[in-house]
Amino acid sequence: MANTIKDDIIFAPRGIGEEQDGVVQKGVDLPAATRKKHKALGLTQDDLLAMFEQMYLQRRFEERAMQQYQKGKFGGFLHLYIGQEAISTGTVFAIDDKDDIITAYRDHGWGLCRGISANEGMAELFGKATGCSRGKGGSMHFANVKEHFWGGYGIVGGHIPINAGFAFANKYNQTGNISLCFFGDGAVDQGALHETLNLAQLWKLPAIFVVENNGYSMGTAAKRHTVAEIVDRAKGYDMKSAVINGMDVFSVYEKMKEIADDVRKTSEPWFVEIRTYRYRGHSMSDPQKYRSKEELEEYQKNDPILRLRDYMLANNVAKEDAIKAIEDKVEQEVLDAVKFADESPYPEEHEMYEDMFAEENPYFHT
Ligand SMILES: Cc1ncc(C[n+]2csc(CCOP(=O)(O)OP(=O)(O)O)c2C)c(N)n1
Ligand SMILES: [Mg+2]
Repeated sequence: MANTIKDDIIFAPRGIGEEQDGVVQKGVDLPAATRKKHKALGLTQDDLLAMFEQMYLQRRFEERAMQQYQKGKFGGFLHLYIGQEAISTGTVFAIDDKDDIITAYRDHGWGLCRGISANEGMAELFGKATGCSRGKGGSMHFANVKEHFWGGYGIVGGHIPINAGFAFANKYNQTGNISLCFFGDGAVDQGALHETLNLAQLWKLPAIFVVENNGYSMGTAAKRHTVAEIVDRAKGYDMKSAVINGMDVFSVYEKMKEIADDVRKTSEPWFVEIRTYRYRGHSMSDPQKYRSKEELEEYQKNDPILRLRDYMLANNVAKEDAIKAIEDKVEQEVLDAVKFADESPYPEEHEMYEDMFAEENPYFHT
């Protein structure tokens, strides 16, 4: 008997959230920010100024990088972190310097937070030998292993199991350090995540797995690519979990500190969803037809850098001229970095195959 096609077969994605007239209204819903003031969080005036400088550096570094890309100074992929700076900054201030961090390809902010200078970062983008990965990693592969930043990874979800490896090593060697892995909402339905969460919980690994939910996986809204609340993935593994407002650096700092302390004390893993928003396209070649200008503007009203700036002024942490001095200093640092990158040499031809294998480690050669 011939099949008859029924009218009610629907393949339109039915993910989380409400859709009106087939249009997803918002990328992510932000949870409430902490109401605590900086002193109650244990943060000093100097901490706040340093946090501001770090976030402002990440922002201006990328804005200049975008300009240089458009001028044709370098090519390839360029994924900007603009809008998400409170996550890297709040986290790095909340954890210890020796804790391991690994992230995906949206990695410039993480690198700057973990000791890569503006010079080394910009030179890396330009593919120059003075870059943090000697000009051979480019935008997606910033790394600073000496400061426990294990880099940016291009395969969605591919770096998540590596974080379990760090945590295993930290536990086995009793270093007292924990490891943190950051990835996008697009990675939460990759098999690698689920295999890793299971093992991490089974072996009680001192690891934190963090989704930077910026509402989109390339041009697909989270509400159209994933079912149920992302944070609830933790329930299937009986894992501790939290949702954090990623547009507020105090909220990230407060919660990530609590979580890091718990992991260090109990050696039990956490799964954390930090909600945020990326202001720019997925990468440089993204016409952004999947979202409205109004949506972007709504999140920009919550801008993490302006929020901290306003807080400092309103709470007499710093006066306008002190903040302006930081902004001017950062501006110069980034301009100098562009000049440094431009004037630096490309790697030599003989360097092409260097750093491909762990040459001192026999396991890679057998
Ligand atoms: C395994 C794999 N599949 C597909 C891609 C192509 N790809 C690159 S980025 C991306 C979107 C990921 O989005 P998300 O995880 O939300 O991170 P975001 O870009 O928002 O930071 C995709 C599908 C890839 N790099 N790796
Ligand atoms: Mg995303």
